[in-house]
Amino acid sequence: MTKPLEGIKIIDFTHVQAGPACTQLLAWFGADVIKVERPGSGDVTRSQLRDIPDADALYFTMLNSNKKSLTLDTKKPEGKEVLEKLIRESDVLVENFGPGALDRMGFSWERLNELNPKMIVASVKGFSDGHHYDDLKVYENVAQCAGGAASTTGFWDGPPTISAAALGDSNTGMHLAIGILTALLGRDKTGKGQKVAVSMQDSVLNLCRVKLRDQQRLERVGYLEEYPQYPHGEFGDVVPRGGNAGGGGQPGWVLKCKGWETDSNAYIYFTIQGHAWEPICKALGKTEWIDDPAYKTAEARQPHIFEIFKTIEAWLADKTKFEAVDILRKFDIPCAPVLTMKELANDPSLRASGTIVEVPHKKRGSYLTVGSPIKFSDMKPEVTASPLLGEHTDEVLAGLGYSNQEIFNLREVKAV
Ligand code: CAO
Repeated sequence: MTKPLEGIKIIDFTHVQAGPACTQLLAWFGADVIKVERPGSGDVTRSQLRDIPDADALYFTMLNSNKKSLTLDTKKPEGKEVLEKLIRESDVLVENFGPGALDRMGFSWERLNELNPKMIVASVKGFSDGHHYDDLKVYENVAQCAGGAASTTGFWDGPPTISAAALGDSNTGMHLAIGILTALLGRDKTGKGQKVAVSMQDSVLNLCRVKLRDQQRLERVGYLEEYPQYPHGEFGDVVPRGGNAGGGGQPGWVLKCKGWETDSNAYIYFTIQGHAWEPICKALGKTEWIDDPAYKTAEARQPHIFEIFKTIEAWLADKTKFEAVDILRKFDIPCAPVLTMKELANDPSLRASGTIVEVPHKKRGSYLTVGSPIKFSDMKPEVTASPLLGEHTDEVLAGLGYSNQEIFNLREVKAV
């Protein structure tokens, strides 16, 4: 089956997580992604958090599937020459170096555009160009703090908190992928490449949109009725941390199930959606609440929402998280068990859909990874192993017209 991005050649000058997550996605959809790595060491994640001596770490394998690896020292003249050849025949160059690194290497946007005016140059940086912090190097948690996620995550009596979800890294990579695909469509119309830039701060803030909503509501009315601080607690002048409260219009909380004393994940998330109140009462056997004025409306419930959650926890006390959800789903109540990584890894539905996949690897044996979360009716993205360092160097160089002798010479000067 022809994949939609087949024929699109991408120079993957990315490392760590934000950039590689983007190019991996494009590779799944058929792009020819050539990862350019420093000879000898490669992407730092190859050796970070290793679980098998001398084999590429999962950090690398899980973000670089379906790619080729070309080792190239792009600071050496011979390496620059190879890169220039590659640039001339590629559609996209993606990079997430520290600020200014590409310019220092001699490949500014102007130079790249001169070498190949049709090429799209896509970058991830911590902060957007011209921002007063645009000289900063940035990692995941830094971005979560700078983008508003940390100040609004956690409990009101604890410090700002980082999410385990890669809001700064993979999320930014996904934004960049959308930008690249848009620029490719634009190129079809104009024949021209362009620069696509995404900052980690902006991408985090984009996901914190509802918190900016809340800031404006707070400034107008002085309170946020769906937060646990309402109506008994105090509101200041900034959006507070709301613990496990729902971000939308309906209150929700993480509730204990049978076994919570010994299992730190024996919980469900329970949502009290307005129109589901009657089914909730029926599911809990509290039919007297249905028409009780103290419970009937969302407004009436809010002052004693935690007392309601306690009652639900009493109902949950003899049910596992899975048993509870099996009952509640029959009443159309939005809820889910709190699932662990172990449970997700072994989930038959996720295996069947290709969201969790087992990939054979030359050196590691098989490893689990997250496959494409995007599903298509005409294509099932297949996940293949990440490349070994320099695995495709000869193949890529031969494709660029280098003879065996020339490849040998490049090796001699350690340019590849
Ligand atoms: N050949 C020769 N040199 C190479 C090379 C190659 N193939 N690949 C990279 N380099 C060089 C770069 O040119 C750069 O050199 P100079 O600093 O001397 O100009 C050098 O390697 C280091 O690049 P860097 O600044 O990107 O790397 P770092 O480890 O110091 O910083 C990071 C890492 C992630 C903080 C930084 O790259 C960054 O801020 N990136 C933008 C934001 C981002 O994507 N962060 C998320 C990473 S995922 O958590």
